[in-house]
Amino acid sequence: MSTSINRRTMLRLAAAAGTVGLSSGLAPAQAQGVTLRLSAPATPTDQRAIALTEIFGPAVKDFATFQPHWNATLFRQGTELEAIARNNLEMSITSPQELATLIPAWSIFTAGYLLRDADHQKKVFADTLMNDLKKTTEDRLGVKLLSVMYLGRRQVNLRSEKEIRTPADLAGVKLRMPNSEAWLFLGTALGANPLPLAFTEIYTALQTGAVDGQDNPLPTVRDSKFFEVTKQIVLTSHLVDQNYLAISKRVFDRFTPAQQATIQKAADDASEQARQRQLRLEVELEDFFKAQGLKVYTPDVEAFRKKVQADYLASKFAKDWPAGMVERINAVR
Ligand code: KDO
Repeated sequence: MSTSINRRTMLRLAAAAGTVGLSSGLAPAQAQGVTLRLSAPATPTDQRAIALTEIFGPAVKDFATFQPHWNATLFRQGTELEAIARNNLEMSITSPQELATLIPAWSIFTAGYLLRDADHQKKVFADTLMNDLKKTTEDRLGVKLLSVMYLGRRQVNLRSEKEIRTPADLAGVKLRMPNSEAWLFLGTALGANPLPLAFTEIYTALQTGAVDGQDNPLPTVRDSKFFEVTKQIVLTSHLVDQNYLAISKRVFDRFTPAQQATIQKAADDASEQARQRQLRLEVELEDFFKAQGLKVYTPDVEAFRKKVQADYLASKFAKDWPAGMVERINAVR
């Protein structure tokens, strides 16, 4: 059922991207003075937002105006890709989970315990093994992925104090997940009862008890103040979470090669600054949360890894993964 919806949506978007292709014959010089509106649910104090504002915007300012809209104020979380495909938006920070709703092969990167760390994530994105997925995304959605943005290792963050050692301990726990099939599957694979909710609604849901917990990397738990309304962080590290800085291919193609190189470098530089800062925060924040009175501890990670990996390999998602891709990802050092 959902596959046919996805396919329909994809055809619609492919048609939109086709129109885009026709109009991309505009002369590069016409890109002068372009406004690059970016929509994302990230807060303005998130390290990715800071890096894009401090580095990306100034780097492209001679030929484009970078105009970010944080806190999902321009487009709702999860609707940005379609907005780009329909020529209603120029940029977003997207994710494999969102891409997988339109191009199922992307679900490979929604699998828990696949990527090892930030370095592995960066190398995989740069590897030729990504060429087909990147090209399919450009051709079908009209979306170019400029760089990978490290969000951090996702951890389970709960309102209760009950100790969690294994997936069985999460049985019945209402765990907020972002609203997509792949995200919800991750919640189930962890052993919890996943509830879909937009990022911007997490704090209130935790505060009121509408959910028992949420999962996000430590820098996000700090930045969005989830620690104020929760009692513990279980260091499951179940997903080395990645986002991508995305731009409309039609808009990108209107820039001159030199401008495109400037945009690419600006994206790489901003992503690198954000990655280094997220990594530093992940180390520092354990003590911060403990000082705030939260319990922070490592559960039986092997028990989580075993269940999550087995669930993904047996899932319907795995049927859409390109042959040999898991092995190629694992082989990247
Ligand atoms: C979230 O909704 O939990 C999530 O962390 C998912 C990510 O893919 C990304 O969309 C992120 O939110 C936003 O950028 C807000 O940090």
